[in-house]
Amino acid sequence: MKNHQNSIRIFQEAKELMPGGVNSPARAFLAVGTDPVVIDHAAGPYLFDVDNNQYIDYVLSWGPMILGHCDPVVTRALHEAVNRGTSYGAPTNDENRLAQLVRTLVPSVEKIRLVNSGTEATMSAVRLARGFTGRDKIVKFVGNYHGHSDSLLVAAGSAAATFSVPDSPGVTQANAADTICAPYNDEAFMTRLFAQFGSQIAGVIVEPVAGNMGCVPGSLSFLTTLRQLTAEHNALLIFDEVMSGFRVAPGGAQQRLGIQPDLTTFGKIIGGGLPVGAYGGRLDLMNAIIPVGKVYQAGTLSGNPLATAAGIATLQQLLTAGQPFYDSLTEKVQRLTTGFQQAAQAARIPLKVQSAGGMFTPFFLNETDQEVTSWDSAARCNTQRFAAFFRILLENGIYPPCSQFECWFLSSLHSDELIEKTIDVAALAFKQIS
Ligand code: KE4
Repeated sequence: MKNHQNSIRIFQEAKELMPGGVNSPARAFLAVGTDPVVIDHAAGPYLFDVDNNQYIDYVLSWGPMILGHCDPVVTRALHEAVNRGTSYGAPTNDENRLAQLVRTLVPSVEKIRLVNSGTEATMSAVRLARGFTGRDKIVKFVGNYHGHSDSLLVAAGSAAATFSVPDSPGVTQANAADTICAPYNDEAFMTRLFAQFGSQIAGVIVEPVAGNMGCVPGSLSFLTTLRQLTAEHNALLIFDEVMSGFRVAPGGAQQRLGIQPDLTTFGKIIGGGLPVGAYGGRLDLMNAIIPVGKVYQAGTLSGNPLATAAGIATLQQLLTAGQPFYDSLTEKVQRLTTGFQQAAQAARIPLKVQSAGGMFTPFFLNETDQEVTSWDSAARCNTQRFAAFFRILLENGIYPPCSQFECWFLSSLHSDELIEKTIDVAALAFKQIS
């Protein structure tokens, strides 16, 4: 057993200071039956906790660290930036450079606004859709997560479209009523929905590769149908690529799919580990944003010099490395997938690993499902078995996401040797939980 005495002490103190001892519930380890380890530092593909235990990191700050921790180019850019000041609240050339990098990588983005988180990005995109169209209704999908703004923090009462009930105290019934929740990957449903409500729908926001119920790629027919229906009914299609952006391809999921949304939201990788979100898209839409247009949105630290420096240093390397970088990540994910599937089969454990580029999820299926295509099938997974698997991996130096309904992420620094070690530990865990 690993020594966790400092983690235990520090986390106990954290629970006196912050709700649940965390600044985001996703890292509270609530679903895995053990307390979080407290991290002291990171390097490359590794995390080190305060008891100096080393872990191969498959969370990577929930996606941003695609180049690994302490990338030398990013670190150098930050050191240089911090010596010029940390924030001015005024235009800088680096904001232009980051915006130009996004436009180069994601051609559907003709103009962009930088913000400080994915939540701000999606919240602003939804306000823009409503402000531009003059309509109130927004469609989201059960199992998709777009951050914690009121309009998007709602859950369907069932898999049928519903004028949702709030998913959190504090979200008003009135607010939730303008959000329609629909089943993911169900194009027939969307056709019926638009036939009934099309003239009221301002926009549809979707994770083109869902990552917040575990990795569930949107089917081409589903996403193509969304594009057709929104165009036909003058509603906006918003691709939430906070997670998939710069993760599944240089140009994100929209590049792999060949589908052009009206707006795209970004986060995570665009900031290289610092707080950056962004929303962007069609020129006529973005020119509706204040001070050109009337849709209000603002932010003290938006585009700040440190965050833009880290974002530029990250995106520039991804642009230079191009598609071969993502092919390499994909090849490593495929090796992990094959290794996990073979080891689970040997232990007679129903498992399906689903992936897109450098993100993936091993789903602990129930006895009847063959794959996970929507929240309904994700929710049937054996979360207790996942929790037992998680605890064994953590004790053996692997740091997975602490929920069945999250994605694992790879960096370019996850070597073949680390992939093999991860497969070996997973095989041990499958045997122990079978
Ligand atoms: P942030 O506000 O956490 O930067 O982004 C919200 C968000 C928006 N859209 C998508 C597709 C997202 O995945 C996220 C945030 N992802 C979670 C992980 N599943 C962040 C982890 C956390 O909340 O601590």
